[in-house]
Amino acid sequence: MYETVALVGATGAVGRIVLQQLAERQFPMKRLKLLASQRSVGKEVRFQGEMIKVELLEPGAFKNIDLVIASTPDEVSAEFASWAVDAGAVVVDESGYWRMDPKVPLIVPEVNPEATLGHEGIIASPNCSTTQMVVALAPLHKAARVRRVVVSTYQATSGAGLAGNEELNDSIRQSLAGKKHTPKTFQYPIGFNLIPQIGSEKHEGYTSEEMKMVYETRKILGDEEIQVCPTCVRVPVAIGHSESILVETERPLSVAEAKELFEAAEGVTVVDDLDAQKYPMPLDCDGKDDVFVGRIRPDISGGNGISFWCVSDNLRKGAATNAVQIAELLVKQAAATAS
Ligand code: 2RA
Repeated sequence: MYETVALVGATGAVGRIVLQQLAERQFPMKRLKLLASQRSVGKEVRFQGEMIKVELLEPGAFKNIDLVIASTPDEVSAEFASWAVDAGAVVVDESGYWRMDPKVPLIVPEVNPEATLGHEGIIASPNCSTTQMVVALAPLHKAARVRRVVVSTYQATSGAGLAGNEELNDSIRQSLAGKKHTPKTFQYPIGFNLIPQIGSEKHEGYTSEEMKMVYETRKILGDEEIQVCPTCVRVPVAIGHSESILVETERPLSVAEAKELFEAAEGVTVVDDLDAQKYPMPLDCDGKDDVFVGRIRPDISGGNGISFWCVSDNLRKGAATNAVQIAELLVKQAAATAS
């Protein structure tokens, strides 16, 4: 059992939800330690009716810690992970720093739980836009082998943390007041706007966020031949990433079969009745842990594909929930090994 758990980045947008998830899912542990940078040290955070003081993230902070769940920027993770592993802890890391390291499993528990076995102390959780897509693609891949994916994302401002949502509110307020909004977090005002850039230029005009969808999808689905063509867009929605996905499979899938596969898949909820105007939308998925799929239809452009719409709470399944599910998986695997 992981008796003592440390949460690194407890005061951030995702860290707050990890705390809620640990409580809601009654994660088995005896003690919780909260760690953060100097800026947050001394703040008190409520957990299960108790106030816990945030302590400094430093090399000595991981003594007697069994499990670490971390939601920090890449550069913080790059530094602290070895402190934790050297102290004997297992780290479930939500940053981008370790995801493509060949020694680090990149895990979505519904998709590739077996990849955690044999980890070397660090397990990575994918980027939010990838996570929801692979949960939806996995059953299709298993049944018919995914060959090509064309995806456009509509990503919520909370993907950029608490500052992203503050900026959305500010930008809308200023705009309604007829004032000029000067953005700090995003490249342009986000209120009443769409920004077709998330991250920086990475490969042939594709951004870092887009290339995460390419590389992480292949690693999680365990197939380097899957071709992914992504366009990532920031939209004025606070919570819930949406994705328009066209997937081509080796064996042709009918819409009925794809729907059956989605319906049977763990972690997927199908909301798909166009006549009744039922399809997933961010407002309905906010606060939920599943990946929602709808608008399932054939590729009428002549390809061998299925087109669908996919929405998920980016702070939950896209980040906090997936990390806590990985931690639960580790507890289960440790119990199975011990028995
Ligand atoms: C975003 N995917 O939405 C990022 C967060 N990891 O900005």
